[in-house]
Parts: sequence; C-alpha cells; structure tokens
Amino acid sequence: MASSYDSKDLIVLEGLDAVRMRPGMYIGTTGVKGMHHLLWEIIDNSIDEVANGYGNKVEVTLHKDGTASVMDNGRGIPVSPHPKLKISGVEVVFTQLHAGGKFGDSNYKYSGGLHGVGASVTNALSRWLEVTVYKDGKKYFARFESVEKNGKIHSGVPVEHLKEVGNTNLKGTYVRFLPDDRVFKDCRFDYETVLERLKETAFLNKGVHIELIDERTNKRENLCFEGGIRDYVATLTADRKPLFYPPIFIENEIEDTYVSLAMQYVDNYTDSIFSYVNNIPTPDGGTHEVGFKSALTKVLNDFAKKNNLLKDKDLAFIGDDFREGLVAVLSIRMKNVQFEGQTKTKLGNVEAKARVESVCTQGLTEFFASKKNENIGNIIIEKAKVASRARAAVKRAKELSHAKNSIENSVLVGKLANCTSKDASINELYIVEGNSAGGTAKQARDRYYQAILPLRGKPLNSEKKRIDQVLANEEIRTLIGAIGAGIGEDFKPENIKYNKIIILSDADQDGMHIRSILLTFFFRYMRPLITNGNIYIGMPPLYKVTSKDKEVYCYTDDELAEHTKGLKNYEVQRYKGLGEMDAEQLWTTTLDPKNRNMIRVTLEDSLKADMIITTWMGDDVTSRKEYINRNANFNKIDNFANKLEEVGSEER
Ligand code: TSJ
Repeated sequence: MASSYDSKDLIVLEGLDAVRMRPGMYIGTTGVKGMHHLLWEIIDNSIDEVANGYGNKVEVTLHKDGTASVMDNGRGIPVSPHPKLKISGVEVVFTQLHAGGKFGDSNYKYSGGLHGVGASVTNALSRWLEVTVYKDGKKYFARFESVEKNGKIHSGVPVEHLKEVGNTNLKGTYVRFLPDDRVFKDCRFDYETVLERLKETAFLNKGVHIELIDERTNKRENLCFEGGIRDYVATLTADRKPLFYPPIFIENEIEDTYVSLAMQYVDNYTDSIFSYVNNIPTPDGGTHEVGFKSALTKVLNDFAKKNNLLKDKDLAFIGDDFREGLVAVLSIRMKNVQFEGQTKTKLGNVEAKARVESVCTQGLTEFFASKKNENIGNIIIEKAKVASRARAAVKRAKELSHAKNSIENSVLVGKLANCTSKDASINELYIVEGNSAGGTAKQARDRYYQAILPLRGKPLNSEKKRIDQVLANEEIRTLIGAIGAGIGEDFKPENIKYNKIIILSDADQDGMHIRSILLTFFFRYMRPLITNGNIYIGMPPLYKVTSKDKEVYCYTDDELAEHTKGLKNYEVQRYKGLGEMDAEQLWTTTLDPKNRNMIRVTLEDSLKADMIITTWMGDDVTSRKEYINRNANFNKIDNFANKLEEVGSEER
C-alpha cells in the first residue's frame, strides 16, 4: 500500500517502541492469546461507548488477510486537536500509552480503568492500523504503520495523519489492523474464542447488538440479550435443572456504583459466582463478591427466621450452605477500579463491599418479602438445610476416621469381619451387598487376609441418595474407619489397610445402584483409591451348568452359550443374587484368587467418569433412568466398567 510519508517526517514514538520491545508486559504473551488481546482492546473501546448509551451496535469482522476490524455506531473518536499535545484526539488514542484514561475518565461514567492498556498497544503491535471516524457529517481517516528507519523497527507511526476524506450521514468508529507477524508467529484469530468473548460481553451489556463475521469461513453470529445477565444465568443453568424460573434479578445504583445481580439455584453441590467489574471478569472475586455473599447469607437467614423455617433439630446455617448449587452473575460498574493479586483478577476497592452489600441486601430482602416469591425462598432454605446436614455428616465421618483405633473401639465393629493379617499389601476388603450374602462370605473367605463388610441393601437403595445420607449410613462409616486412611482432603492413601477393595453386589438394578453409590463415594472422598487401582468390582458367576457329574460356572451370557454348545442333558441354574450360593460355591467362584473374576476400576479420564457418575448419581432422574435402561442387560456387569473407560485387568 502506498503511504504518503517521507522518512524525515517520521515521528518516532518511544512509548510504542517500548511496547514492541517488551510485549509481554502489556499483553501477557506473544502467542495467540496475546494476539487476541489486541482485538479485545479495540472491542472494549467500542463497548465502552455503546454501554454508556452512545449507539447500540458493535460489529467485529475477521478478514481473510489476517486482519480484524471493529465498527460501532457511537459518537466517533474525537478528532479535534488535543490542547497540550497538539495532535488529533484519534492520534492521541493510538500513539500515547494509556491515552484511554485521558479521554475515558472525563467522558465515561464508568471506564474500563487499567484493564484496557489502550488501543495504542494494539497499534504498537500491528503491522498497520487504519481508523475511520464518522462524526458531525464528516468522514475522517488515519493510518499507522510499523516502519524501518536506520535499521530499526518503529511501531505505530502515523503515516497518514488524520484528515477529512468526505461527507457522511453516518456516525461511529471503524478500526482495522493487521497484527505484526514478527511478534505473533503463526497466529490467527479464532472464531470460537472471539465468539465466546463477545457472547459474555453481550450478556453483560443488555440490549447491545454485537455481530461477529468471519469472512474466512462465512460464519456469522448476531448477539443481543434483552435480559442481560438474567439471560446469562438462564443459559448457564439451562441443562442443569434450575430450581425455579426465572432467575432472581436485582439492580440498583448507589454512590456512582451500578450493581446488578442475577441468580439461580441448580440441583448440585458446587457454587459458581461469575463476577465482573466494568465488564472485566474477576475470577478471583474480591470486595464486590464479599459484599454479595454477606448480603445473601443475611437475607436468607432472616427469611428463614421470619417464616419459622428453622426447627429445633436443624443446624444453624453458615454462608456456604446458601451457596450450594448457586449460579450467580454479579456485574458492577464503578470508577477508579483497583485490581489485586498476582493476575490482577480480584477487585480490591474496599468501598465496593458496602455498596454491593447494600444493593443486594435491599434487593433480595424486597424480593423475598413479596408473597409471590415466598416459595422460591422456601426452596432455597430447603436446599440449604440439606447442605448443612451434608456438612455435618462429612464432619462426623471425618471425626470417626480420625479417632484413633476408631474401628476397634467402634460399636460398628460387629459388622466388619476383619482379617487377621496386618499386612496391608496382601489384605483384601470385600464389600458385600446384603446381610445374608455377607454372612455367607464371612464363612467362605480366607480369614487370614480377606475381610468382609456386609452392606445392607435397603438403606442405600432408594432412587435418590445424597452423599450426606450415604455418609450417615452406618456401614459406610464403618467402611471409612476400616480403610483407615481418612476422608476428603485428609485422605492418606499410604495408610490404607487393604490393598484391594472389592465391591461385590448382585447382578441386578439394586446391585448396580449400590455399586454406583460406592464408586461415587470413592471418587469424591477417596479418589486416590481409584487412581491407584485399589478398587475392584467382583463378578460372581451368572450361571451354573450341571451336566452328568460336572459343574461349570459361567460369568457371562457368551460364556454360557459357548459352554452349552453341543452339550446334552444339562441343567442351567441362573444366580439371581449372591445369596443363592453356599459358602463353598462363593469361595470357589468369587473369593478364591485362583478362579475369581474381577475388574479393576481405574480412572483414566477422571473428569469423564465424574460426569458419568454424576449423571448416574445426580438428581436428574431422567438421565439416570435413561442410562440404566440403555445398560439394562445386567448380565454384563462389565458394561459398567466399560462405561468408565476402564480396561479391566481381569484376574481369573
Ligand atoms: F480502540 C479504539 F480506540 F481504537 C477504538 C475506539 C476503536 C473503536 C472501533 C471504537 C472506538 C470508540 C471510541 N468508539 N467510540 C469512541 N468514543 C470516543 O472515543 C469518544 C467520543 C466522544 C466523546 C465526547 O466527549 O464527545 C468522548 C469519547 C471518549
């Protein structure tokens, strides 16, 4: 492209050259992420304009030539000369570091603050950058380039100073730039990355139209959320079973701070608070989140008291109890933001706490005081009660496993038939479904190294079992004590008393459910057992085939078919449960290491497994039913192990 500059006219911009020397200081990395940062700087400027009520549309285009452009229909960057610098406002924006503040602070109620290091950084790290301003009936243009002078590269040099280039009835700003490929090697803009960012931005700025166009692939997306962060929360909870609808929403302004909050509860145990200050994410929270949390705790405690929802037997709530299953978006706008922490992703302004707390307390109190929202309050309190009970159960379980020799001293010891060996490396613990099968197993085992813990089927068998109820279960607590290595964060795998822990349950739906509960329990509270390969699923035979004077046990349908092929005069006994076997049979088929068949549970991909377990164990009855139906062939116990993506080490 022909440029109308003469090298002697070149204005070397020391600030921008500094950016070029140390890009990492300004944009973090010189990888793809850093390159996207150039685009965020530009987009943020446009969003600032429309978020403050000037214009309503921002269009982002990813071009075939590696450039990106951003256009808005705001007022247009000021073109008049800066009183001190004597250059156009446009040139100030693109050549002076942190120029954003000079304009932003005085013109925008809420400015992005130090977040945007400014459009000048984008200019400094671009091969070229062009800007067109539509303002007051005129069209203006300027171009900046990276140029070489005396063998040195200079960044962001104005090669075409801002000039009027025609008339227009449009208004707004258009910026297009080519990231410098000497800084960002082999990088290209990623559609999904940009889309995700724009979507978040669109949620946070309700009513703003944001369009993303990818000319390289002809993909495009139009984003506009009239509900703002309400829509954000609704999207976040869409496939997670929200407890009510629509999300709670409050907003207000106090002392020049705008606070908005949308929240919802879903049927799980974690909390997710997404907080923002001036559209900037604060994943490490900070003073605004603290303010919100204390408001939430206070308002819900008051609600419970006022409505007599706490009975004598109920525990007092702590803040955490009100945040189980919470999905919230907290977005505030204020001046002079200060970020803290290593990554500057935590709000530090002390004044923000009181302001957010005040707006949230007032808004939430009003919300729950309304008769029509009473039921929502009740739902949340019920959920908090479950959370507080779970908390107490975990605490009890921890105490139990901490108590020295707890298992020997425990009244529960009767349940466990321990082995005599103290050598953990050879010891095995069989968790057996049902008292009767447990009794048989106690007779059948090799008591030197095999311990048996019978698990009553019933208390664990209901469709919906929360982990607190699981923990409250006597046998589970015995199990924690027996394993002897603690629970949760305090779990010490080096202290386990059994090298192999074998789950032995019936080949039916109840058995499958017990297995899933135990695995979820191990996964959540004793994960090293799974990753270290200590957990096994025992496979009792499904059939006994008797012919002449020979008895053969078959563990799968295939085995049965294989064995009975060509066999005459035989009888097949189908085992419906462990209880149908006598001690000798149980030893031969299921306990004796020489014959037994079992699958080692190893979590290759623990995340995936967690998802499966959550689907299975979670409160979404439909998906669990679906899952169970899909795997309804209980003859194939190993279906389960396969689903966990494990390759069983089969011992036979
Ligand atoms: F990043 C950027 F600076 F290059 C950039 C800024 C890029 C794009 C695409 C748009 C913008 C931008 C800036 N859009 N709108 C504005 N508005 C102003 O800079 C502006 C306009 C008028 C007044 C005023 O007081 O009249 C004040 C400001 C800050």
